[in-house]
Amino acid sequence: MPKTATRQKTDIETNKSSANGTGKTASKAKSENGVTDKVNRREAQAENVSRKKLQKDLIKQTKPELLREMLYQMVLGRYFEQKCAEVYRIGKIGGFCHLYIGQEAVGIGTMMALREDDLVITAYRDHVQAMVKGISPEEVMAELYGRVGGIVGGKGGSMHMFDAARGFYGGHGIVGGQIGVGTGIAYAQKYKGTDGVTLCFFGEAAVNQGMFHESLNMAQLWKLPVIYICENNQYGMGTSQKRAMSISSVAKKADAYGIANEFVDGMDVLAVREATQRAIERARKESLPTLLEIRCYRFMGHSMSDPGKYRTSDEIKKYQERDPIVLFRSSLTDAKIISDKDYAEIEERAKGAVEKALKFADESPLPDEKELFTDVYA
Ligand SMILES: Cc1ncc(C[n+]2csc(CCOP(=O)(O)OP(=O)(O)O)c2C)c(N)n1
Ligand SMILES: [Mg+2]
Repeated sequence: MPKTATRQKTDIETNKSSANGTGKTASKAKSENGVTDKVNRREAQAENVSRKKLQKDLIKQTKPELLREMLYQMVLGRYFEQKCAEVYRIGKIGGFCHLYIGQEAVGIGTMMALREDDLVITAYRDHVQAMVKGISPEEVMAELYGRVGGIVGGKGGSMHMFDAARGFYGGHGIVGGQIGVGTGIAYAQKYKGTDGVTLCFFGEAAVNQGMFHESLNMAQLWKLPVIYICENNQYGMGTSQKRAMSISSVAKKADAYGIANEFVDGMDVLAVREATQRAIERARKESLPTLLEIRCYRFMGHSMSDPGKYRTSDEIKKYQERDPIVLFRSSLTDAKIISDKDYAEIEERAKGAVEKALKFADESPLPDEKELFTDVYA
């Protein structure tokens, strides 16, 4: 794999990105459920304002401590990933590394609606989900560094965070593979008579795989407590969804299997949490599956080796106008849930946690050579 790091950068404070792509304006597309694909910064800002109005009501219904914790988790995820990009570029992290910057509202909004004993499975863009499920930033960073202190002893790396004890079933590199495993986990929850639910994350490109369709069919046939979360960031590597999918609505595909579904704005952490709560209720009380299509956008390249030539800087800027962290912070400030000083403290806490993780990873030893022959099953 080429070692050239992605040229796209984003900054949480300045909300700016470096240009990638041709500089041409992307073609205009129809709006769907209030989320437009038009490259128009003014419209994007207007969408932000309307989102804030919606967030206002949800803020009133949510405990302030939870709201602050959600913001902290988003900021932690952002700083953690920014630091990953930095240390990747100096060779501290090797191999594949897919960052979550821009998509934080999806992982945090969905997972912060879960109970501790609920289970989670995802694809390779897994660092933030792993941390929200309780794996420490130290264990995630040391795993990225390939050190013994990593959550799987340094043997998995970026794509294979895993901790069954905390209900985190990976970290999977085969596109769509985890959808079948997630369906099986939900089957086991039901078989054992628990009222736990499974959150199964995947990207929109995985929807074109047979595994998605076979799993949805079984989940509805067997009435499984699984919540399929399609993180629709609109690209599968360098291929836009528009070039790869015959019917662009992922949510509607669930209709073919009789599964409840919703389209959600993935820049709005509270809308994400609310939709997930409905799905959790359905799974826990009625043992029924749901598909949530959560529309989001990754601000960085597909992975650290992506030169990002397939999208325009205009398109990236449009989504950065709707940065989920900036939006949520601003809503919480308006609602007087946080002050500027509180936000500064949240940032300091997050930066401190990331620094601690880096130090831990740096000091953790490399695995012993003998480890090459342990955990080998075939
Ligand atoms: C079965 C399989 N085919 C192809 C690949 C190569 N591949 C890695 S990531 C990726 C794109 C997946 O995009 P998406 O599911 O939308 O997730 P995102 O990266 O956008 O989060 C592809 C094709 C793979 N890992 N597995
Ligand atoms: Mg995608």
